[in-house]
Amino acid sequence: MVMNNRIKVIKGDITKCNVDAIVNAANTSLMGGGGVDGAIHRAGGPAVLEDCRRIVARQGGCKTGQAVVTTGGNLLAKFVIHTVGPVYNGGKGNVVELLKSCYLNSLLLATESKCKTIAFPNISTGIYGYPKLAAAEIAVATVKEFIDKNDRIETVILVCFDEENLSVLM
Ligand code: AR6
Repeated sequence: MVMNNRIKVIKGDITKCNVDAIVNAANTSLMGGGGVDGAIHRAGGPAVLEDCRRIVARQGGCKTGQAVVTTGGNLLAKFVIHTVGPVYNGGKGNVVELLKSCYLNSLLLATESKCKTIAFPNISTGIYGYPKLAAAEIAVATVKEFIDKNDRIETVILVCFDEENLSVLM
């Protein structure tokens, strides 16, 4: 895939990333779950869940395509940006726009929190079943468009946990 020199693709575990913010592929409850969400809550510890509970008390969770920010707790990252990807469900509904919104709203929150470096997992491509190539194209196009107009974000890392995501992004 055609990259930009401020976008890096790596294979690994996002909880180990030394960046200002890591993005979590959460669900609307913000109460944790499996996949990358479970890994982030385990590594971040109770402070992450406490912040999530405060957000839930204030605004009742997080809608699909939206994003919220919490502390990074015990992570190297200062912040976790929790976003809720669409369930693919055969591509019905506005899944493209919703996945795009996840990347965009996360990048907006990162700039508001003065982050220079941010790492994303491959949102929706696990339990939520989004086809990996289609999701990767949306991720790269949205990140590129954003950073071309915004020089406060220095580096965006796309973290691939599985071989298939790595191969479509390479
Ligand atoms: N680091 C980076 N990427 C990871 C890691 C990790 N430690 N672990 C898994 N992935 P998923 P979704 C990749 O299922 O599809 C949760 O239960 C994985 O290989 O975590 O958006 C939430 O609570 C895949 O490519 O998220 C929601 O209910 C990608 O992360 C639901 O799953 C996303 O897979 C969200 O589903």
